[in-house]
Amino acid sequence: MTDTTGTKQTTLNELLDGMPKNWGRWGDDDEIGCLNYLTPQEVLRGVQHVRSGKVFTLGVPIGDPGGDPVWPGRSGATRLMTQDRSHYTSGKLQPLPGGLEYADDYITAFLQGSSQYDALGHTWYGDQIYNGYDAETTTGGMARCGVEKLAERGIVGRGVLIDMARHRGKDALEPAETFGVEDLEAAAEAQGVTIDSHDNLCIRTGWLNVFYEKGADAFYENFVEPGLTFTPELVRWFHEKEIVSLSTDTIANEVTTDPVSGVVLPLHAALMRNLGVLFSEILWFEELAKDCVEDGQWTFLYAGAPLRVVGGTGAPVNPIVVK
Ligand code: UVW
Repeated sequence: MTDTTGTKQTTLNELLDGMPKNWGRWGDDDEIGCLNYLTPQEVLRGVQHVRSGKVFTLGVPIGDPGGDPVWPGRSGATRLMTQDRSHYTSGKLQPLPGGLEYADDYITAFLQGSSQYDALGHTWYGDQIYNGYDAETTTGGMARCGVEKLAERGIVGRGVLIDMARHRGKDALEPAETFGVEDLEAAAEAQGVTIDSHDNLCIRTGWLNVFYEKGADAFYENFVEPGLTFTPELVRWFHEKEIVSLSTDTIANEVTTDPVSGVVLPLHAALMRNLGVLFSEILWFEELAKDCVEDGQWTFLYAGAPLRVVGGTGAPVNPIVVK
């Protein structure tokens, strides 16, 4: 494949040749991938990390008047009132018999436009999505691997937070700054924690602080997010560790463009499409990370419940962490 300048462009087929796949591992009709790892025993393993009763929520504001951080080309949610007190004071509406009045509203939102889970069929290459289903099954709505399949089950297990920004002594990683398996392991060791099999892996980069503190112009300027970067070792590590889910405080959970191959978002292909790793994005780890520094506990019970949007490519979520 060549790009518009005639330069040869690596394809995902070439990049991921020989990389592991979990297709068929949980049956030909599987639509939840690595969520299958979360058995009742794994939920109980997560519960063992509840020690103080402290609760943290990881969702960012939705429909914030200051704007919501999104992938370029999407827009943040808009919330509109359909009725409120003014409808009663102006006489447009009458109270219900007995006197009850009520306010109502609705939102228009990209299902990928806030803290969310990606459906396993959200991204693909070639003609197939996760588990080998035809990519045509995405046309007009996700007939296969829609987000409701993850939502019906719920994502509950042991969570572990790796604070990559803190490990590198920064408030936030720089645009295009990358990290890999060795960095994850080094950060975990410095935190005195291990990333174990069947974990829900949460990684703080501090990147969303750029949006909320410096504003949209700084956030979207030459948009290249920091994040995990593709290597065969990284993909094999996810496969061998049987990581259930990857959650980060970036829009796309990985460096936007792989600096080596020039491929955009290769981990969406290698991890989500090929292995069935769940992706949850645009999460808020600031308070949780501060607390982990204070009490030295980087593991917790993690519970993610995306909305049951039928045929959705993703769905908003406000994950709950209990320590
Ligand atoms: C794209 O779909 C491009 O990215 P994300 O998974 O971050 O929504």
